[in-house]
Amino acid sequence: MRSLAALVLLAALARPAAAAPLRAEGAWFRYLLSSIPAGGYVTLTNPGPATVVLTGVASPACGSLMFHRTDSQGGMERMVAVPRIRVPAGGRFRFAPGGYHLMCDAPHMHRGQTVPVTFRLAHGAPLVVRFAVRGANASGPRASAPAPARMKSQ
Ligand SMILES: [Cu+2]
Repeated sequence: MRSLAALVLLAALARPAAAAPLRAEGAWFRYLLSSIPAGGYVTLTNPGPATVVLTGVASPACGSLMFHRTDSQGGMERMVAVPRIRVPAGGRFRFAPGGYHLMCDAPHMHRGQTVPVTFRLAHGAPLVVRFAVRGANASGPRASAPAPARMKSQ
């Protein structure tokens, strides 16, 4: 029994729980109808010393989920699929309306729910973030209440 306990302890020491490489804030989907793609928005902060590369994204609440960017050229808006997202060391990446977003085709979700989104990373374990589902005229994850004032100044 003692050797088993020692083995378990050794295993725990050999693989310390890695801190999440990114912090996610303000994650939400703008959901209209199941027949219309839902846009996903979130701010990812990278407190670490190395760039974190996102290589893909998936959710059980979406038929398919992709990184997209909205481009406007000559007054025309179009969306472009983006294969990878880089979150710089000590910096942040914002998915926000009118810019980069998560494109959820064939959404199955409803307002007031939260749904999980899994980001695949080039290195390390996937990151799971819960997204709030909001309606057509929402502008953020907490449109009906002010954000709590507990963010540190940067
Ligand atoms: Cu899109």
